[in-house]
Amino acid sequence: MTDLFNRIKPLFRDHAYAGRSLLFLEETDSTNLLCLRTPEIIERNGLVVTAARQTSGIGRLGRRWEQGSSGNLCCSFVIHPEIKMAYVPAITLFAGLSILKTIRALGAVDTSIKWPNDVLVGGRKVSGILCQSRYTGEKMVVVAGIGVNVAGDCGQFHSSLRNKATTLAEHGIEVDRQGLLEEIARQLEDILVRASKGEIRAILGEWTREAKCIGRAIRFANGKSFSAGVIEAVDDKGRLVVKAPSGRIYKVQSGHMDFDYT
Ligand code: BT5
Repeated sequence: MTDLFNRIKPLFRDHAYAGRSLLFLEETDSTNLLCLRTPEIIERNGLVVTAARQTSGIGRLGRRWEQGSSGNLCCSFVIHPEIKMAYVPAITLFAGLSILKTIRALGAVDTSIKWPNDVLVGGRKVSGILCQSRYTGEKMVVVAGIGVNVAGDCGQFHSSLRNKATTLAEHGIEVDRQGLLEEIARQLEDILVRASKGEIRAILGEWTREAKCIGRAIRFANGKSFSAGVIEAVDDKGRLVVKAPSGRIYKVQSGHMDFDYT
């Protein structure tokens, strides 16, 4: 364990929340799980953990995240946010916005975000986010896990993903993992600073414009059955406000539910 901590290097010392220091590992099961099971890591506000190889990457609802064979980015930001607890779920949306801004600055076109955690290029998933939080007794800590398909083509993924996933390289974007991670850290820091100053509505307004989800039909798990409706807004806790044909309004939270919209 001491050895692990000796490998932490400073990154952006002036950052308050994202990327103050960096821990690079050759291999781990999941950067998120490593952070969550290591109290000394959870304590380090601003640490970002990244691994060259992640052997059991996880997505939401017990799903798997495939790193692929081209050295794609897998990282987890340990964030001690200074926002009200109720707004913590919106950090998934903040992370999506920071990835979108990063890849757009690198030249990606036809970018969008699919609520709550997919970043798309040309309608295919190039990045996924998994935010998991822990209450340490004094404060809420968020581990924001980010996977980005950087290099190679989608032939490196399981055949079921080949027409759903894409990589930055497939869109002519050449970037190394470290450079990409640093730019995401800058964008995420900027958004978290704005959030701590009370700009949550403005950030979510920006997110909503990028996600282009208003007016779309959605079907979502509601207890044991499914309900349907039209997305009317995103509230300041990052939930979708959905109006059913009956006029009933639902607040849809991503947590443990299944949903689909096109
Ligand atoms: C996610 O879940 O998209 C969250 C992914 C988070 C991954 C990062 S990597 C660093 C950190 N450590 C971890 O262990 N995890 C985080 P979800 O919305 O549930 O999407 C999962 C689904 O995306 C899978 O069921 C596949 O259909 C698809 N998928 C898996 N790998 C993919 C990839 N590389 N590119 C595109 N789609 C993928």
